[in-house]
Amino acid sequence: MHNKEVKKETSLIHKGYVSKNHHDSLTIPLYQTSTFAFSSAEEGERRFAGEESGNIYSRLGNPTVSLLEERMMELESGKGALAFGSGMAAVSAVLLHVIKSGDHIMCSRGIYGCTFGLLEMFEEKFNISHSFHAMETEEEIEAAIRPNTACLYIETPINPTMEIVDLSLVIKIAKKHGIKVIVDNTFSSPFLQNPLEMGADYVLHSATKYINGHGDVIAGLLVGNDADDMMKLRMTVQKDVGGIISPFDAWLLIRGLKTLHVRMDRHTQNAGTVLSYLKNEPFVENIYYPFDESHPQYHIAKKQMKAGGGLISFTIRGGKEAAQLFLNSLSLIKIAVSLGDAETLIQHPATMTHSVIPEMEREKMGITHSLLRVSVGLEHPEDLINDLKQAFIKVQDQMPTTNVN
Ligand code: LCS
Repeated sequence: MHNKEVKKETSLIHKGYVSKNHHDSLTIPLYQTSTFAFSSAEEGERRFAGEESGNIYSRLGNPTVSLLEERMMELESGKGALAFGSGMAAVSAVLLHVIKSGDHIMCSRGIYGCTFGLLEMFEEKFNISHSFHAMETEEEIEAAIRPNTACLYIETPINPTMEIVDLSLVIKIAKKHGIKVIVDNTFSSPFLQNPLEMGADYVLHSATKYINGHGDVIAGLLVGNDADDMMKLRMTVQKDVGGIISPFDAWLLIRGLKTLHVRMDRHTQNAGTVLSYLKNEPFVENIYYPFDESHPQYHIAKKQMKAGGGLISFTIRGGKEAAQLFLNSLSLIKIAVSLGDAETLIQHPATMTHSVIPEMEREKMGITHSLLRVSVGLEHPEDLINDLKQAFIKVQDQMPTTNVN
């Protein structure tokens, strides 16, 4: 079979699948089943005792789901992978696995709104504290580590500000202190950045985004660098909390994964074209794209990402009023949260994805009412630019007093 000797682009199409074992079906069958029939009571006993491999019940494993996990493990260069029913199920599972009451979680300066909500809940209910840090220098990171810090939780690029965290710096310091590093790699996809290869302990994805790529599944994936530890997670938090993926959604993700590399190339290419346009648009104040030379962490992005990806954030002159007017003036581009789909999506993080974060905290993260986030899709970029242009003209017409100089 195609294993170690082939490139990732080939693995994500072929790895782990033998047609001969499945009635010659080119693609993996969808094992849409809740449970598996044992041939005898003794076989059931042996499987439960772990003395014999084989399927038991789909919350504990399913052949369609297993293929997805195997391919993800390869893509992220891990030793074990688990699929979940949402990105948040993956986030909560890995945190429940590494922390206990009284611990502290040290986070990047910004995180996704619902991850923030989860951390607030942990604090209120279980006395698990958290703090946010720019993580720019060794001194600052060292000073922020507390005796009870159990893990570092990092998004990079950060949703939605596109700030970059220097993974090799953070991982080096965490290792010195024996602290686990969890990286939310959703914005890069496993194709543009591989934190486990840099020494992180866990990498997770909202697979709802680039991995699926077609806007029709909510799912999460977690990959770890230790096979035994991931097996433990599977047989404890995942089994007992139960946030598993459905076989059908896993089947759709396997299909999505096959084109991930091609889609990421085109998302990046289209984002580059849209970026060049936005940079010359007078209504755009600041623009945040990892591979744009004006990005404050451009050199770090270049070091750890293969390309800039499909997400661009920018601030619009005229504040919330202009931002909402701009969104309402678009026609091809959809006003929607989520990202990584074929359709170009735009959203207003302060009132949408990050609205649960109290205003003061949000402003500290750089999420102002002027900030907009675009997930550049796979349409022809000229059509996207035409839509953006006509929307800026409408803003200009309706807010003529906004200073664009
Ligand atoms: N991590 C990141 C960085 C995310 O952006 C999201 C969702 C999640 C985790 C959670 O994944 P889910 O459970 O939704 O699969 N982010 C969204 C966003 O920016 N817009 O809509 C959802």
